[in-house]
Amino acid sequence: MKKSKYISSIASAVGIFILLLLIVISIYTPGAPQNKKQNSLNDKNSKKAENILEYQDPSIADQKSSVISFNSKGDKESFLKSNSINSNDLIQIPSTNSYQINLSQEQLSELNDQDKIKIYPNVIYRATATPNDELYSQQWNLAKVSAPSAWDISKSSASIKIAVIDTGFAKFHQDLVNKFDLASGYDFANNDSDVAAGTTNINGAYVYHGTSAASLAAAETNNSVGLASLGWGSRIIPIQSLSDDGFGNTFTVSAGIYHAVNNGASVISLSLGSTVPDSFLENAINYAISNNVIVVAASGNESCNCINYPANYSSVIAVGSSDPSDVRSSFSNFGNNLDIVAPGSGGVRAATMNSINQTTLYSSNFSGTSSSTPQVAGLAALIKSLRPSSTQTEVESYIRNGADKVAGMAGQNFSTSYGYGRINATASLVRAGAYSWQLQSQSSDKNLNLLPRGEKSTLTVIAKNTGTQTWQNSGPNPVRLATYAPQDRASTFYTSNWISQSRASNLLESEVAPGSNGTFQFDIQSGSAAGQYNEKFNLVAENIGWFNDAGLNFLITLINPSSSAQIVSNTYTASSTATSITPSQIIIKNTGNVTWFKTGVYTADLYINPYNSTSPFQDSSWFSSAIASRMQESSVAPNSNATFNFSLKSPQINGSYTQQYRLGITNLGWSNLYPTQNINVSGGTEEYKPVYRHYSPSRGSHFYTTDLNESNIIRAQGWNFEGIAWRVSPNPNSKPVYRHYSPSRGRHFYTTSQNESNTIRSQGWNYEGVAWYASETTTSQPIYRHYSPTRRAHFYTKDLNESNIIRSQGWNFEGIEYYAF
Ligand SMILES: [Ca+2]
Ligand SMILES: [Ca+2]
Ligand SMILES: [Ca+2]
Repeated sequence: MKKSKYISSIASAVGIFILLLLIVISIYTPGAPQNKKQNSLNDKNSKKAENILEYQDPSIADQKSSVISFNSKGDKESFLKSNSINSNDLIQIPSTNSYQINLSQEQLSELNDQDKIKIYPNVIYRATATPNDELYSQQWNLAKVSAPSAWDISKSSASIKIAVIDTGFAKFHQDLVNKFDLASGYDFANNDSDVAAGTTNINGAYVYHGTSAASLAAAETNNSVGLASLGWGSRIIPIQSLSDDGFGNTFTVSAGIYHAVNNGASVISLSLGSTVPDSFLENAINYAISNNVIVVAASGNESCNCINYPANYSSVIAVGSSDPSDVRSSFSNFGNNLDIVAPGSGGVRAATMNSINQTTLYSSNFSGTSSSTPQVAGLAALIKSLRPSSTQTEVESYIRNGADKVAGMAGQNFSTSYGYGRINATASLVRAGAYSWQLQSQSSDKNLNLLPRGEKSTLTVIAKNTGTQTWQNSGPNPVRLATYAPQDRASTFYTSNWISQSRASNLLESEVAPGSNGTFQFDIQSGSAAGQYNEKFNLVAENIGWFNDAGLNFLITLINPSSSAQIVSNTYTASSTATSITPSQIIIKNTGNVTWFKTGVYTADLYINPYNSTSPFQDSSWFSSAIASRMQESSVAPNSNATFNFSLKSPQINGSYTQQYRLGITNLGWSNLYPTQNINVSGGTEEYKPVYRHYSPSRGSHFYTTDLNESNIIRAQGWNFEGIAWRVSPNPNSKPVYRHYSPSRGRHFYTTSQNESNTIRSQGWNYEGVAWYASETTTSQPIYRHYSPTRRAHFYTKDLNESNIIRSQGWNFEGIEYYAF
């Protein structure tokens, strides 16, 4: 009961599956009724009996022949002898102990010496059929799978051979004639060495099939004729295992596989299948895989969850079909063992042939998983050309992992309709190791755990080329260090020596061969908030793809910058002669956390304090009137010393001077220290006298004197002391300043004009004598004079800002009265 049900399910499945069918035939011979009973349905101990029962449908397996394997060569001779079988009735799979024999499994199982043999059903294989209702189009399928950039990585070569096991071939087709390795081919369908299609039925339904499949794997590319093919430079071993009508069996297909492996194939493409498992064929496939030959097979075209064999063996790369929109072709079989889909409907162009034209004919629509499969074989050949030693498992994973996840997968990594997605040749080649790397070292010139905000640091990465491609630093596919996780992230550490915000560095070397090291170097700088940052990078081959993630990241802790500093030494001549030039040196230790520079981000300069004041010791060697000195060193790291060398030119006027400096750091501010120099100047002229300034709110007028006693007296009388207005020459000279007082106005008036003095004296002003002497040189400090008609008072100041303010308040500006200090 149980087995009958199984048989009927197979039968109905065969009815549904249009493309591939395997037929196991068991014909019971009249001569052996007693043994037949022995190997009955119910005999659960007989594996052979089960095989016979499973495949007794003549549409699944040949009922008149079997495949037989002898345990050893000697076993063959004794087995044939004891059963009176002529060795001419056996066809050998070359170099093996396996044969096709024209006896049913049932008949074989009744012969003597069963321990010397294994018996297999001769399952029937059929070419994958082609739906004929598709539209014509160009070779969209190649662009779809990113073939052009894959060819930038590898075009394969004649040493990589794809065995196309199929119907016969148009041996002299213009786009295949140079690709066929005819000497390595064989025709197991007709058991001869000529693989030409149509020798038994030129009008056979699948007479074209092998030609089309071969062209999709490796039609001659870049020959100005016909098609391009994914496999580009790979050669083809043409193996005919199916008839012109598209049928073969366990023996013909398995023989083809053994032959392919033994004749140097790197890849086997099987656009064929059946609906049932087949342990003999499975052994042949395992033989291929164990010899490092990649096996690719069609999932079948029955629109069901019923992947054909051998594709349904998980070790095989099982290929389904997709359309130009990356949607599963309606016919394409699906299921848990589907690995991948590739273009197979919607107008895939292929070479073809018919009874009239076997050299220049092309099909506008070779459709079905038969079409998808040789394209994946072509991709496997490209991978093999990069990595000749890669195994079936590795090639399958490169193809799976490089696949594009299409919309129909709804965000999943795998689906039964699409497997791991639609092939992407470029991404698979990258994963196959065209571009791969290992991090050798990473370094920075600063401590990245304590990097002040705004501080620049130079990072260096040494990368080993562990791939098969030579890295270039120019051309269409330069290798660069780029932001990663997420890819192409705009980095906040970007600086102007990057290529862009996501491309930190070009390769420094012009090229780096496999096995050698390449160098990347770039600056980082960020004004982002203090805190920890993890900047991840990876290598990218532009217009090709990303490398493996080698785990390159820089952990950066940004801290707030500090301008802290300490005086180490302050050397100068404390007692100098007027107008002499003496050396001075101030050494300051950088106790902050940023590097000071002579020029650039953090430029450290020794300024005069207060900022923008002028120094009487300014020398022509100074950097500017505000900056006494720039540091000697080009850069001073934290905990190092900065040296400021400069000269002091003592002033003409004697006195005790206090020179004060302050360290200013561009982009950071003032340091927290004030180097001070107390210098006693002698041998020159006397020191300038201060002019004290006072204001009486009740009078609304100012009073100026150089006499400290007088100043003290009027302060006691209610005048506000406003400080030192300016300084004047200590000695009499040719520029006296005349002082006058008007008792009626209660105001003082000062002028250097003798005429003006005489005029106001005649108007009732009292002359009070020479107040002081002005400077005789106009390069000293101008004294501005103003008059308020409403107050009827004069006001003098050396401060231009103050002058401008009172002018705007209604005072008339009367010009520069004289010069002082
Ligand atoms: Ca032939
Ligand atoms: Ca071509
Ligand atoms: Ca698989």
